[in-house]
Amino acid sequence: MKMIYAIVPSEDDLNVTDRLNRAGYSVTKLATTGGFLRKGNTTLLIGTEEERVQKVIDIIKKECGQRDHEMLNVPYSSNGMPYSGAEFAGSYVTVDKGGATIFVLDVERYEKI
Ligand code: 2BA
Repeated sequence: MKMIYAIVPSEDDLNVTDRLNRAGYSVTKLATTGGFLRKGNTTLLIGTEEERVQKVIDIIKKECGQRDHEMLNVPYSSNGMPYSGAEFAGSYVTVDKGGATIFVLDVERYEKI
């Protein structure tokens, strides 16, 4: 048994979840926030058998599209404090747009009671 954590752009989460559900996967969605840009994203938790992991990754890849790069001005927060450390706030950085970040972990025990 594996647990997949997939951090996906919020705009893709409905399509990804829908496709996963149709393919027979159970999904838990968490509303999360990226630590660097402080923008909302969605973290999906998907518990499944090892042999079904690749299918999950294929679906996410298809629905989240190509990872791309963009230049972004890292904002200051409303209280004027830098969002991501003085070295980034107010300056342009190249960040990734689209795609997803996926972690696959071993599950020691799985029970529904
Ligand atoms: P954020 O932390 O808001 O990061 C958004 C994008 O900013 C990242 O895209 C990356 O291109 C850039 N970035 C992040 N940290 C950076 C840094 N210290 N210096 C320069 N650029 C930086 P992605 O890599 O596609 O990540 C998208 C979101 O996935 C992240 O949002 C975070 O919520 C999550 N994530 C990515 N890698 C992670 C990891 N190793 N552990 C936990 N969460 C991760």
